[in-house]
Amino acid sequence: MAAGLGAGQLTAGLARDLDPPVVSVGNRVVDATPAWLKSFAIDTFGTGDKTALIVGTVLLLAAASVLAGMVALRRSLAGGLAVVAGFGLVGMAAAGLGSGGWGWLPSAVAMLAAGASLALLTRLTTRPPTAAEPGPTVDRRRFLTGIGALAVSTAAALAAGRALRSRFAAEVERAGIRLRRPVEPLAAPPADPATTIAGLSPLLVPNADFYRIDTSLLLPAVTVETWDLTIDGMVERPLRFTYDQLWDRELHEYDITLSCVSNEIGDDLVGNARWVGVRLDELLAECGVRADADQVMTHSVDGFTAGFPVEAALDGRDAIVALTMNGEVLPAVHGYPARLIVPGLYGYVSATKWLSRLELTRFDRAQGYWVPRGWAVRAPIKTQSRIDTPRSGSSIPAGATAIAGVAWAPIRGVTKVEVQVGDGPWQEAELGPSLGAATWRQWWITWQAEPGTYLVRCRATDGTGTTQTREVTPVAPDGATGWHTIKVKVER
Ligand SMILES: Nc1nc2c(c(=O)[nH]1)N[C@H]1C(S)=C(S)[C@@H](COP(=O)(O)O)O[C@H]1N2
Ligand SMILES: [Mo]
Repeated sequence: MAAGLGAGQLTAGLARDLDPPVVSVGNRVVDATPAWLKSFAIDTFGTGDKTALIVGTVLLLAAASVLAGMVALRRSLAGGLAVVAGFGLVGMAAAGLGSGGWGWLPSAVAMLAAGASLALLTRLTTRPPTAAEPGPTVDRRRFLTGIGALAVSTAAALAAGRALRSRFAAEVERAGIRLRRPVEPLAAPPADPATTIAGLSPLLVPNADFYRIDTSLLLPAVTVETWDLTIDGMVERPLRFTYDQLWDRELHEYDITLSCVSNEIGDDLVGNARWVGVRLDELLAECGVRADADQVMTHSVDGFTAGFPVEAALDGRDAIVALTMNGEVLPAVHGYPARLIVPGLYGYVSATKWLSRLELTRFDRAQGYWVPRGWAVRAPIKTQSRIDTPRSGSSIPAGATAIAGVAWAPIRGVTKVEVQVGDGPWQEAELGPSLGAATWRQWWITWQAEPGTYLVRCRATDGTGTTQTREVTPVAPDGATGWHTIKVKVER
């Protein structure tokens, strides 16, 4: 029965509107309890009345387990399974079997797991009767091993189910958070050229399409009741901020392009978003950074860490502890309740999600998660440009066609993008609207395509006047270089 409860709890972790079997039954019992009995329960157990109900249900199941086991051993396995099935059906009925929906699923899975466990234990552990020992006898050693294995898997299933369900609590809480206005809200974004050039990346990437990089397998489900942000280490005054305290501070809104160091030339581990948050330099000023600190080590609740130079926090760029993304409370997958965004630095050294602590330290004392794994200590984002359309390897009809894409060089800004078709001259592309030096810029040219097969490449020049190098280097240890080159076939 315990194995069944574990399997049921795990199943209930699949979706928000599924309840673990005991909860389904408990809810029904509460609904059906006459008022006098309810007040008796509340008088007797106080606020522990729910716990009492659950404990009662579990005790009842334990007794049923003993019954099912005895029937299976003394009479027949089928009899024992019938007891299990009876309880399973009660659970399924309590969860609204027949009323549409999937509520009955956890109880059904629980019933199957409990039945299978009973069958397994009886088969594994009973010895056929002998002359010396008439009647079935139990092999205690195998029985205990079997029970032990089941107990371990049950505990694992319960823990995993609970972890899965805790994310629903975070979702519910996140949905109830009220946004507050930044001190100087940005103007609405300009008309997006991507609406007229098919295949071009949007100026701001919607949250649902934004790339994701996580080291943890299970999404950290943080609820703000238990969350806070600590700033400590080499500071005069260590401070702690609750989620509400961050919201109550001056909020700033910035457009910032985030990129992964693992972005191969032409790849899409990069995106631009509008963020609202608290300026990192203001938080650090309050704590008083000691002169000998040279690294901000950021810690996540999931154990991830990322470190970057103190200068990057204090040199005037718009580094923030972000609370929103594109006008929405930070999505769980992008770091709810808070993450760091430092313009111009790759994500792995700066963009810590589910942020819990900023530790002022030194580069000779601490290393972020990826550094001992072969990635560079300091990692400013390299200038890259990408052709979005046409797609490499595609065939297009002859005639006027757009070659278009995006280029980024945070925080130097993109000043020029050039395109070369075949061995032709480099042509300067038209640039889309600028949201500032920290963001990507769209670009395009119109190409009068004649039949044939072509290599098309692009290169960007940043605000310092430096043009992307043609030299191809891999993403490790500090970001790829080279010109994005695609092959297109123009049909007759
Ligand atoms: N806690 C945590 N934060 C993290 C990571 C991570 O694995 N765990 N990945 C980093 C990396 S490598 C990148 S590129 C960015 C990606 O942010 P996104 O998933 O919101 O796009 O987050 C950074 N922050
Ligand atoms: Mo990354």
